[in-house]
Amino acid sequence: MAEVDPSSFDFSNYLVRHRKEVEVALDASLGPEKPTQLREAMRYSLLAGGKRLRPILCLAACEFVGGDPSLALPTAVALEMIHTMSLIHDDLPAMDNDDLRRGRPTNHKVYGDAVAILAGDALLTRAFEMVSLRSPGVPAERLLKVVGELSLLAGAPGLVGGQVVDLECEGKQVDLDTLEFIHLHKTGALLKACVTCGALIGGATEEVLDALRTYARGIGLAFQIIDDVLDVTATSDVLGKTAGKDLIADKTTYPKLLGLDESRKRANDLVNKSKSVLQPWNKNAAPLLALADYITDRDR
Ligand code: GRG
Repeated sequence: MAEVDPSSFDFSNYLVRHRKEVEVALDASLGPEKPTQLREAMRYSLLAGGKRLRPILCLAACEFVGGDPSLALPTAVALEMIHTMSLIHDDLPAMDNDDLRRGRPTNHKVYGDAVAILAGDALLTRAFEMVSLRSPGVPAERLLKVVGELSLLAGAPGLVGGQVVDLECEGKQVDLDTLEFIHLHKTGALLKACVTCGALIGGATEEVLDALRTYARGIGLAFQIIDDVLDVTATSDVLGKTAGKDLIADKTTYPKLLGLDESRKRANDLVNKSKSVLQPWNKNAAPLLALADYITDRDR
């Protein structure tokens, strides 16, 4: 991408353009596989909309380091697949037990628990197929690094570990450090993977990767803080998922510990710090800076 002055960057246009690309690539990623019911269940959740923040972050990080974002598209799809499978599993009765997601009945409500679990499993494994077998033009050593990054950040040291602690803490008194741990792992880890994987595909140096990890940690935590806030302030219609769920499940959240205003302030501070990390590369940073702001400005 040509260098863009952040003050004149047309973010709406950027979002529309990349969302379109991502939707087309997601659609193409699922073939005529059998059995039909599994295919339908995979498509049902993967193509149900959603903000597509994760794949767009991946493309933006690739552009940030001077890479060609089209080469990162299969990895961007993989990240959305992992995200979607985590939503399907999160909604199951054994976890958050929800019946509304992305504005429609949850996967297990339509296909039953067993197929929902298996559709999630198939999306997770397809994600690794996208990176390792369906990423033409990307050097193998970069793909290997992406596979490693995804394995760590999606697995026990990341998203899965965070989810386990989240479930363990339901109905218990939780302090701010534990809550931060949950948010950074359950939600932040995958957002970090989006940024690092996009940058790895683009050939990032270790110095830039370090800066991007710091950027991603801040926006990842801010994202979940705002998710907690929206759970209180937004409606199910706007969110496309059940509002007020944290209270019902007796979860500790940022608004519960700090109040709504202080939570919003914390998220804004984190986003501002994340943006400042990218200062030395300001000219290439317009999309990542705008995406950071989007995390706190969004209404769903
Ligand atoms: C990844 C192997 C593996 C297992 C999954 C179930 C589970 C383990 C983890 C749950 C993680 C989870 C659902 C965290 C919440 C993250 C979050 C805030 C999701 C909402 O993201 P949005 O708002 O949703 O970007 P859309 O629908 O817009 O994509």
